[in-house]
Amino acid sequence: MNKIDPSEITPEHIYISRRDFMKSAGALALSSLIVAACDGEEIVLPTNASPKETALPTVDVDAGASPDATASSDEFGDPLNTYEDITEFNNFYEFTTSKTSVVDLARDFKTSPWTVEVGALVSNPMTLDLDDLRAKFPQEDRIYRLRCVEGWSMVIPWIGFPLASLLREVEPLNDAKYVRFETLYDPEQMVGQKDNRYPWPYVEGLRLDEAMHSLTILATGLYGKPLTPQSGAPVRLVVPWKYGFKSIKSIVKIDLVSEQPTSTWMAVAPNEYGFYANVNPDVPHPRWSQATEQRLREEGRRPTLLFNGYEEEVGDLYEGLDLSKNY
Ligand SMILES: Nc1nc2c(c(=O)[nH]1)N[C@H]1C(S)=C(S)[C@@H](COP(=O)(O)O)O[C@H]1N2
Ligand SMILES: [Mo]
Repeated sequence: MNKIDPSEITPEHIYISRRDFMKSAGALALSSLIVAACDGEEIVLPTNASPKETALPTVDVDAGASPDATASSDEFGDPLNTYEDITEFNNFYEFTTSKTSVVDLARDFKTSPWTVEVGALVSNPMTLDLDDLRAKFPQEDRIYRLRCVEGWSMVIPWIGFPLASLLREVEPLNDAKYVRFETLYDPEQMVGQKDNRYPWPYVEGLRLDEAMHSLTILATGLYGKPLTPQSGAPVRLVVPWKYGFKSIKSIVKIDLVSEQPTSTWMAVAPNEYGFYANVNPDVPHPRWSQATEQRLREEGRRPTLLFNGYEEEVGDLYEGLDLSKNY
């Protein structure tokens, strides 16, 4: 396949074909759809024009670091998105760039056995399987907003544990300043990895203090169930104050490093995606505004919140950093 100009990739692909449009309409039994225009391309999001009584699955929630969250809403009182919406509308380019097709293409993805290797600049490197991760680190419920850089958002009840607990176990060395994460590379299973327009495996990174922040979790489940492949099984990162692409899925490797890692999206389109990727209404994407967002199943758009509404918790991390430059 030919390399294509990054400007043609339209990352993140804000594009759903008419076929997917129909498919998502069927699969999600939508009562209506919203079509937003972004640089001439269509974003089609599930919404409810006249919301039906949708029984939300119950989940036993200890709200963890989200102070006033309850079992059915986030701390602002906004309802959880349904299990179906969360697991049938996904970004996972290892399978496909079509959000509504990930669920089908990822169905047979093998997530067991699975190991996560944690190492590089640490005194105590380890290789952990999922049983180890679940046994070593008490699993907590966290209701977080997920805001994709493309301009849509959801409220998701995760199960997981603070990344900080794992990082403390491996004992970072003094010169460890960043954490680098890597997704599995297995093009036989992840057919999207045969698309060589993207540099695989998917890589993400955090500054060590961001990685140690109590809001940063490794998620192993949602809605009280283990993660399914489309959501990043068996274990994925969740960093709720950053754009969704930072929350890397299906992690096999976590390295403590001294230099700022180059993430996949920085490599693909450095003019469009930075390392920090903090949610910020005042810093537009070069191709669209970030001032508002579309919450799935909601009518109209709502204002984007600085740090996705977690400013009080994470604002201190960025004192002295020019947020308009370090997007
Ligand atoms: N490995 C990997 N992780 C990924 C992605 C991806 O394509 N590959 N997409 C990211 C993007 S763009 C978003 S918005 C979120 C979406 O998570 P969700 O599908 O669980 O809503 O996952 C992120 N993590
Ligand atoms: Mo995204």
